[in-house]
Amino acid sequence: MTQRMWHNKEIKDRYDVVIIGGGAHGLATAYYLAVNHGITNVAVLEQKFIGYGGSGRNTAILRSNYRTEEGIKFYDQALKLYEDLAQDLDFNLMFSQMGHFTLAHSTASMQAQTTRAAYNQACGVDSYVLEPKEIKEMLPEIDITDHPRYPIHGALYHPPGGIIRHDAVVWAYARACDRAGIHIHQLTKMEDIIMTDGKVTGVVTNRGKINCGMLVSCVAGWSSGICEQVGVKLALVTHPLQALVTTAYKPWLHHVVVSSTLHIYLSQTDRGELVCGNGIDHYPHYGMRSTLSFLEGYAAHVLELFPILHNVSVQRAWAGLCDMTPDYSPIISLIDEVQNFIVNCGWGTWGFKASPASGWNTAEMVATGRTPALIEPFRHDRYIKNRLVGEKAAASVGN
Ligand code: PYC
Repeated sequence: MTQRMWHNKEIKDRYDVVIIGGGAHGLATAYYLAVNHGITNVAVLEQKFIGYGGSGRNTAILRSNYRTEEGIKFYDQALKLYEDLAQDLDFNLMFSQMGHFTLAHSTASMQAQTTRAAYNQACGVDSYVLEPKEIKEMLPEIDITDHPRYPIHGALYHPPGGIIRHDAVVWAYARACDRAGIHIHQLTKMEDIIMTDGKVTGVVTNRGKINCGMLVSCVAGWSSGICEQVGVKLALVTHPLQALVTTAYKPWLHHVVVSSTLHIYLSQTDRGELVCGNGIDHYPHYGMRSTLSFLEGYAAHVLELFPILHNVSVQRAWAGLCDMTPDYSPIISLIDEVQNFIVNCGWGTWGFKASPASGWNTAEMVATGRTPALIEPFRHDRYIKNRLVGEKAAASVGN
């Protein structure tokens, strides 16, 4: 008989921890609660199905070449956890550390990439700057002439960056959670948060009421609405982010390539498809439709880098929701005014790559009631305390 990877269980009246959001962040939090802290009376509530949201709607790029010490150290923990994750979860996640280029098309951008390389190296992360000739040796199809509108001046190269099979990551975490005794409830939408004397004590769902000791919100693009229910206003604006995949081609691109000037990134999967994306849609919105202007814009820009792509066919396009913060860093935080509530959000266009570290540290915060040092900089009130962690310069695209 076929073994199911996770099972539909009866909803209990009470869990020690209820996590809203069955994406990589929610599932990783549940998994590390079980394996690091022995807490297994946990439910993960997912309004649709496992991996329906941002975890299944990204371009699966992993990297830790951030700009600030806080960002670099946090994403480095995530990348290191990813390196061992297939083994830890006993699931082939197809992590390919193919190397990651961030192209620079101006003197100012070269200076920014040089600074990033220095910060990365100071934090023990492997990144360095390359000249156009060196880029051409590794990416023979790239146009490094002065014909394009924005000729290439150089690049930041990050050897440990790469791509992973994103669905496999959520499936593997979900299976491991299920095996640890955690309940995963799909098609279970949280409708209301129950508060008693300033404490969260439970949630109302489309399948009934559930009491809990702690509520953790890992709902990315939907976070503003959830937090408003407990009177918390976050510095977040939700925008769609579109991506596309082409039909399969003979392998020719062996690295991840990003150009923030052209607002594009691409990589090639083991099956030969090119997975491509650009910056967020400029209007705040909750729509998850692909648009013709995205496809046209992407095509025009990618051809400036790789003219050989002029005959490529698009197979599928999609969009996900990005909860953008003003400083392009996440929010993982206990909330002073609301007890028993943790918010994990602000993942913008950089969330999937953070999932293991996000889950690891959120689980520690749930278990100990304290904020781990690594995520102290990502408190929700940093915007009013003027302690921003400015990562805009390290976002893949200009946004
Ligand atoms: O931050 O690496 C990134 C990224 C890739 C796609 C969107 N953002």
